[in-house]
Amino acid sequence: MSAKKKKEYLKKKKLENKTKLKSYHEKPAEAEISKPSKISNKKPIDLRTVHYREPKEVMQRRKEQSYAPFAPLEDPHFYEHDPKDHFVVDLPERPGWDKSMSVQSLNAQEKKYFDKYIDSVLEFGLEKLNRFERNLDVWKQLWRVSEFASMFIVVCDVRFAGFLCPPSLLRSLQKQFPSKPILVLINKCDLVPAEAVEAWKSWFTANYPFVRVGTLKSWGDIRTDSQDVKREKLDETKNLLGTVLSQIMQMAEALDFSLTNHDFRDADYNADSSEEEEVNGLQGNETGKSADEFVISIVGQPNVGKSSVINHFLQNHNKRRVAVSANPGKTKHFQTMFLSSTKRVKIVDCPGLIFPAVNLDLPMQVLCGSYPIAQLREPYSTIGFIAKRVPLWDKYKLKKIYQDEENWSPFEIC
Ligand SMILES: Nc1nc2c(ncn2[C@@H]2O[C@H](COP(=O)(O)OP(=O)(O)OP(=O)(O)O)[C@@H](O)[C@H]2O)c(=O)[nH]1
Ligand SMILES: [Mg+2]
Repeated sequence: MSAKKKKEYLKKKKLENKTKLKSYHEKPAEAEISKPSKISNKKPIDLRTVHYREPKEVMQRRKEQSYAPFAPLEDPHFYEHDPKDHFVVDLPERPGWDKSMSVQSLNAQEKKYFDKYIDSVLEFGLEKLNRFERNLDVWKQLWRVSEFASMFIVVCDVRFAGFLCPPSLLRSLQKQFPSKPILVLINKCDLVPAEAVEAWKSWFTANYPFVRVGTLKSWGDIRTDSQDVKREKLDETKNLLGTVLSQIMQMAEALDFSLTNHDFRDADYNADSSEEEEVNGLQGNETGKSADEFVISIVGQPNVGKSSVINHFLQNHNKRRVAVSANPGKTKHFQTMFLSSTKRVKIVDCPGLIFPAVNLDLPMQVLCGSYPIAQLREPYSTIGFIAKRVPLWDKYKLKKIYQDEENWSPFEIC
């Protein structure tokens, strides 16, 4: 084949692939249907998460592999990659705009930019990419929330803290908003031993010298706990939150914004004064922040406990709480709330986004809690990943099916 013909052939193939890939991607995930929270005259925005739906053959291949016995890993903590190996894709940045632009031209510009961005990400190859967020309107939520932030709290789950606090997110926040401080808040610390929390704290400090690190236990659902246990748990959270609040105050102080405890909570605060912004506000050009307000934007991957953390900030205000769920993708619209009647500190709950990553295996995506379990079409690879590290057969007293083979296969375990 001549060089010219080869070039034409490759161009044609690339175009065909792109069309094929898009058709996989553009199917919204079934379980993640949301409705805009307020009735409005404006056209509702569809905030369903859109991401890659794996072709059947790929899933089938993994199912077949589940019959193969595996040898348990010598070091159960072994994972061959550093989070930085996976999060090599930069995040989409809101293209420049000015107040003279109409909403239509702003939207058209953002769409054009985002389509180009997605095409560039797809060049990594679909089979290498994770199930990252592809709905521009969800990214716009993050853009908006970032613009009006005074500082960021990036919440992550302690169990995979390095992966659930994506380096690409930290990189992007630091690059785009260098004057806005970042607090990495390691949440769900009730689920691991204290040494693991300390180890992650040191890891963040060594790897990201530009962030501060805090820890919290939001506990999940404590409704069925006895009063004593509940009180004990909430006291522990209150202590940890006290440290987080003083970290926030120090960060605000460095920005010449002096805050006191009253700005975070006071006894007669009436939660009805809290405010919820509509997603349609995203199309506006306003910053949505007054000069006397300190805005803490809570961002991160889905299911890491962002809304739960906010509920602890709001704990004195029983009337107003944000929705929490064990399924990722609960928060769909960003919401803003004042933390006390002084109305000087506003907290913003941003929907969780799955940030693009390469070579992050399906089990890691599932175990990071960002993949809705209900949509998982084969459990074997994830069970195999765990069983290589934890002898599930001992734990659940399983009986082996194939006696002639010493090692277990994921299929046998399931
Ligand atoms: N054990 C434990 N569970 C927690 C903790 N924080 C949150 N959870 C649980 O984790 C799940 C997710 O919490 P959410 O607060 O909804 O997480 P989110 O980050 O707001 O999730 P999205 O809205 O999907 O982005 C819920 O089942 C919570 O009960 C924690 O500190 N410890
Ligand atoms: Mg939430």
